[in-house]
Amino acid sequence: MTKKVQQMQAFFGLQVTGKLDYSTMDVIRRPRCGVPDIANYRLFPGEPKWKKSTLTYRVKKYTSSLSHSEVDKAVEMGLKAWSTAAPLNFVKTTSGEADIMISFESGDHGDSYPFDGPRGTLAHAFAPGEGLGGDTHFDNAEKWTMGMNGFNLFTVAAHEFGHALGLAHSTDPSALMYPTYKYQHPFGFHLPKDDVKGIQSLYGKNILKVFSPKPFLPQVPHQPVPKAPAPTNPDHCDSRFSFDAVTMLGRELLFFKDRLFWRRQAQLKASVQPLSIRSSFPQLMSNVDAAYEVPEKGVAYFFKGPHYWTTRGFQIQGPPRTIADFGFPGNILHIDAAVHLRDEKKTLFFVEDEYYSYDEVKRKMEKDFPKSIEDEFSGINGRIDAAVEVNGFIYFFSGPKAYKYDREKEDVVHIVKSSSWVGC
Ligand code: TQI
Ligand code: CA
Ligand code: ZN
Ligand code: ZN
Repeated sequence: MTKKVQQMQAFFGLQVTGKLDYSTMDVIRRPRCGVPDIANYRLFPGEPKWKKSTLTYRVKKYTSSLSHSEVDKAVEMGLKAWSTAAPLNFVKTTSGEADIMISFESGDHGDSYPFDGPRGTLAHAFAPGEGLGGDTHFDNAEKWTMGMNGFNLFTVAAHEFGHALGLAHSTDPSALMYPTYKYQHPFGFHLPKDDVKGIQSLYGKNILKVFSPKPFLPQVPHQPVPKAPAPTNPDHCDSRFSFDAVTMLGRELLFFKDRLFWRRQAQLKASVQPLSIRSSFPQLMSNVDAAYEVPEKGVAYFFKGPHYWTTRGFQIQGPPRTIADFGFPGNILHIDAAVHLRDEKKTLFFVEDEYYSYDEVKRKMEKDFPKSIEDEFSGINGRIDAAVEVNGFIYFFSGPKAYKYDREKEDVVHIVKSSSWVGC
């Protein structure tokens, strides 16, 4: 008995007394895994891991204890805990097979690990791999909550995703992968050090590379832009910062957000000062939906609601016109993003989860559109805020992330924080 208690204390990182003291009893009382703890506690035997950095996930079966949006939120935050620490990216899907299939199950559910009703086993996840690999099941018999009563779904999900990414249990009592339940507050959650080490041992560190394209041609003089004192800035270095629209204009990249815009030389990494949109494009005022330039025509287009403006450089040409000019169906009252593809002489317009292709030569919307963004641009999912083509790559901005899309490889090749484009 004493020996067993000592072994257990050693495994749980407790003081080895061999006695059933308070802290040992505390660990015993907490819900924990029923599977024997294995010697290789950090990684699974054979060190299975995902061979790609963008993983899809899908919540296939929800629980009646929580609303769909609560489950989605807990899952999203549970995954984010890991993608903040390692170069992993999680993309939500709502149909078909995803890498990480998530479901709430009761009792026997077809994987030979039946659930056991309230308490006992709370959930399980399969180590990375094909088929069941990565799949994460929650026992529907538990009282799942968003708060501190019952079992907090974020806490358990974050732990399970650790398994789904290839981490086994840790002996560090402060680790998320320690095998006892401890409520974790989802907001402001930071992955404990030991878990960061674990995930980085598999996938490496999350180095936010700053965009550095090939140098552009020397700058040609352009019309001076009147500088205005920047009004209260949205915190553009906040990790959640996103853009409304991005376009090339001449040799510069322009980034729009609310009432502000940033202009930078594509090769310049230094932080750039925001300017007010009103001072440079009085007609646009603020909240631009989308923008693109057709360099061959020497014009750019700015979209806001059902209207668009044409500019030459920073000079707006005439009154706004309606986006129906482009051949959008009448029910489209605004667009999310636009990107001009230089070689094809085509412009893609993104509206919710679909996109349209506009032929700039024929000045006509192409047949067979809209198409699904997700289907055509693998790795890009959800709404797109802004898009721009630079050096043949399409950069998609979606919330706080900017995806570098390689059209030859038909895949995302790099992901950075959106804000890194304006010097953060
Ligand atoms: N489920 C176990 C777990 O995820 C399943 C399991 C047991 C396991 N041994 C394993 C998974 C070895 C991988 C490797 O740990 S559980 C907790 C915690 C459980 C337990 O239901 O016991 C959490 C699920 F840590 F609190 F004990 C989630 Cl957070
Ligand atoms: Ca259970
Ligand atoms: Zn299962
Ligand atoms: Zn576990």
